[in-house]
Amino acid sequence: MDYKHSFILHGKISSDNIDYYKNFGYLIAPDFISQNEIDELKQETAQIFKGNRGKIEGLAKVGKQDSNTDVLKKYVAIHFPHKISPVIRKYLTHEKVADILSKIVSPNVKAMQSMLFVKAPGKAGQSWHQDEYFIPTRDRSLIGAWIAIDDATIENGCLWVIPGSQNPGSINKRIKNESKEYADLETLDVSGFEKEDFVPVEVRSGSVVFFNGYLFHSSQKNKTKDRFRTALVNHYMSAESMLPWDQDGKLPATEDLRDIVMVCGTDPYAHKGTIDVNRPYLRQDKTKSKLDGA
Ligand SMILES: O=C(O)CCC(=O)C(=O)O
Repeated sequence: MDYKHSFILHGKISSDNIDYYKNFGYLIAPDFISQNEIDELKQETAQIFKGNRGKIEGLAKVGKQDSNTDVLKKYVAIHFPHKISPVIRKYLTHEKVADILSKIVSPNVKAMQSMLFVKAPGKAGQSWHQDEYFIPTRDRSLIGAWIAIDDATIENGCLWVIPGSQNPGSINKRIKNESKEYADLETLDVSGFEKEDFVPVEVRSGSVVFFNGYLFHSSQKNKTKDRFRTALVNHYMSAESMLPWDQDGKLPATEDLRDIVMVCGTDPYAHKGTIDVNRPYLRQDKTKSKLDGA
């Protein structure tokens, strides 16, 4: 597996990186987040899942003797941790991440979602999908910044991508998921691709993977016995685009969900103000009937 990724070196994006992003839909920035910052994120992750940053529906009771590992091994992920954690919110607007986004998305960027994955040993991954199916922008500007808190390898369930799959700019057909690798009922139909089109993105702790909202991506089951695969994934888009996002009907239909955080530049819709409606929730294993980890 020696696919030629494009690396953002020393935190500085090059014109080659920008061309690669346009053609293939993702970039890797190694050693982007310092190990001190990673330690801070690890500690905060444990606090969040212990319930020490606020109530989250479905969190299990923590016993006095429970170690962080005892607590975290029950879970896959929490959505919107930035709503209860000032530390996570700080990383949502991380200056170095914002600098890269300003070069590949727009000078004006807003965030609308964070997801904190711990993906404990044995937990299933996310089936093939395109993020814009779930979070529609009006200008196809959606982008994920995937911060590796632990090393991510094929074994513990790193991201997989199909480079260039974002190019048609359309949302592909979805079919029933039959694979035990994934905790989802549906998956993109990837039958038209060859085996070598599926590329693992193995990265070290502190790396950031930037990926386009139309890029086909997935992650497999964590097959290790004792290694978590912790990652903070934040989603961004151009501030010029309105955000018609109702979260699969969870929120009332809207032409522009204003539950956003500005990350750089100016907000053309500042006159509308912002709202605070999204609440943190645990990610479900949709192949099971109850909350995974609860
Ligand atoms: O980290 C993962 O396992 C999946 C992340 C993902 O699919 C996403 O951020 O859209």
